Formats: sequence, C-alpha cells, structure tokens
Amino acid sequence: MGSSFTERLKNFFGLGKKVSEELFEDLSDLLVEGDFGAAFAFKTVDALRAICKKEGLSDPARVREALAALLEKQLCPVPVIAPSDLTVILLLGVNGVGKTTTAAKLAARYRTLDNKKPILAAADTFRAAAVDQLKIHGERLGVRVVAHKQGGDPAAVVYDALEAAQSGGADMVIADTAGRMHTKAALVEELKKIDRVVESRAPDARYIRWLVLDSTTGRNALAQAETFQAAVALDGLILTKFDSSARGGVVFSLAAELGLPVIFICDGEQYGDIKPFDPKEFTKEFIGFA
Ligand SMILES: Nc1nc2c(ncn2[C@@H]2O[C@H](COP(=O)(O)OP(=O)(O)OP(=O)(O)O)[C@@H](O)[C@H]2O)c(=O)[nH]1
Ligand SMILES: [Mg+2]
Repeated sequence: MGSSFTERLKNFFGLGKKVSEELFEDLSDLLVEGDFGAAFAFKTVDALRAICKKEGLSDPARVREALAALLEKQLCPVPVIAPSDLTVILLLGVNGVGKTTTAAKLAARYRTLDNKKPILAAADTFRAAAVDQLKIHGERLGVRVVAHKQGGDPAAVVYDALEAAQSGGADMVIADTAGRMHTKAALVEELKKIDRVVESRAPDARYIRWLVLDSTTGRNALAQAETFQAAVALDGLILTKFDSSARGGVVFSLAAELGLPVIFICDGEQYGDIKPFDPKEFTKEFIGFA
C-alpha cells in the first residue's frame, strides 16, 4: 500500500492531539483523500464519533484502535472456494487493469500451492497481442493455453478450454477476457453466452467470476465495479498494483457499498506477486499498526 497515506493516518493520531469535533472533521477530510469517497468517509466518522462518545474515549490512540475495529468490520469475509472436479474462473475488468497478468499469476499459484492443473483460456479475442501475451505466460509457466485467432468468439474459446480440461486431465480453467469498455448490453450478451457454454459443457463446475480492478485508480475502481455488478453477478474482486500509489480506502468502500469480497491483492509484476486478501492484516496495514 502507498506508505505515505498510511504514514499520514499514523501521524494524524499522534501525540498532542485531543479528541474533539475538530479531530473528527479533519479525519473525514483525510479519509476522503484516502479514496473513501465523501459519503462513506462521513458515514464512517459518524459511526466512530458515536462509538467514542458511548465508550468515553478521550485518547487519540484509542480512537485509532476504534477506527481500525470499525473498518475491519466493513470488510466482507473472504469466501472459500469449495473443492470441485473442475473450477472455472472468469476474469473481468476494463482495459489495462491487469487481467492477463493476474490470469498467469493465478495459474502459477493454484498449480504450486493447491496442486491444481490449470488451463489458460485466451477469451480476449479482441486485441491482436492479447493471445500472444497469454501464450508467452503459458510457455514460461508450462501451462497449456487454449486460444483462437483474433476476432473469434470468446464463448467458443471457453468451450474449447473446457473440452481440453475434461479430456486432458486439467481441473481448472482460467479465462482472460477483453478489457475494452463494453456497453452494458454487449457485456451482458457476451457473458450470458459464456455462462451458457459453462452450464452446458460443465454443469457441475465451480464457476467463479472475479472482477479485476486497478487499485491506483481509486474511486474510479468503485465506479467500474458498480457498472459490472449491474450487468453480471460477481463473486469477488482482485485488486492489482498495490505496489504503486494505492491509498487503500477504496477497499473498504467497495466492501461496504457493494458487498463484494476482495479475494486477492496483487503487488507487482512477478508471478508470485499475488496474495490472498486478509481483512485483519489489510486493516492493520491501512491504519499503520502493521
Ligand atoms: N506494478 C504492477 N503492475 C502490474 C500489476 N498487475 C499488472 N501489472 C501491469 O499492468 C500492465 C497491464 O497488465 P495486463 O495484465 O496486460 O492488463 P489487462 O487487464 O490484461 O489489459 P488489457 O488486456 O489491455 O485490457 C502490465 O504492464 C502489467 O505488467 C501489479 O500488481 N503491479
Ligand atoms: Mg489482457
């Protein structure tokens, strides 16, 4: 996480501060800057003010602890993926957020840590270089990539990947999708088609749709999530580029405002730069306790 924001939050509760109305007002401003968004920042500070009043907290350090507890409660518990003979993961998201890189990271991670046999599906048939990009990852990782040529039907790629998995002993299909800004109708149509393929070819598969968001885009990430959530049922979020200047507050508002769990956090371009999201750890780091 961008350390400068955490540093500011830490200093905010530093020595010499008094618990006063001014402190709560300044905290609202700080949280807005930390990508909370105004409405959620005010709501959070209102709740914090009420807790402080009820518990008679007059020490800023205790207020900081109360804020940490309050924020941690906002985060959704991370769902556990139930074991299945076949897991299908569809990665969605707008241009450049890190879908293709994340697809490769997930393949590497599930293979190494969970003993899975993944197949990558190049369901981004929109961009010419997209298939090659995924194939390069596949070669490096020794993971099979199912691809068609540019302009093909993404649902047909998923179909072939499912067939390849079923006949080739793989138990996971990770599908990369195109990042162009869809119109909602086109997005719904494309995903419905993929849904139908998964339902007919692999009705017993564990089918998961994760939205990939670039954490450095702050409030924009929330707007993207709202657009996708209105179009399709999402199962969770993957936040990328946490090694850059992310301020982190958007994670709390994504959870509180959309009810979506964060599943993974990515913090670099290497295959190993993906970590399961831990609400407690994340909050500690955000508040500066870690
Ligand atoms: N620093 C950093 N860079 C990342 C991370 N994840 C992805 N990237 C970089 O972000 C850029 C875009 O990543 P892609 O995986 O191509 O993104 P995409 O969503 O597939 O992009 P499109 O297919 O064009 O929509 C690449 O340069 C990646 O190396 C991350 O966690 N940290
Ligand atoms: Mg891509």
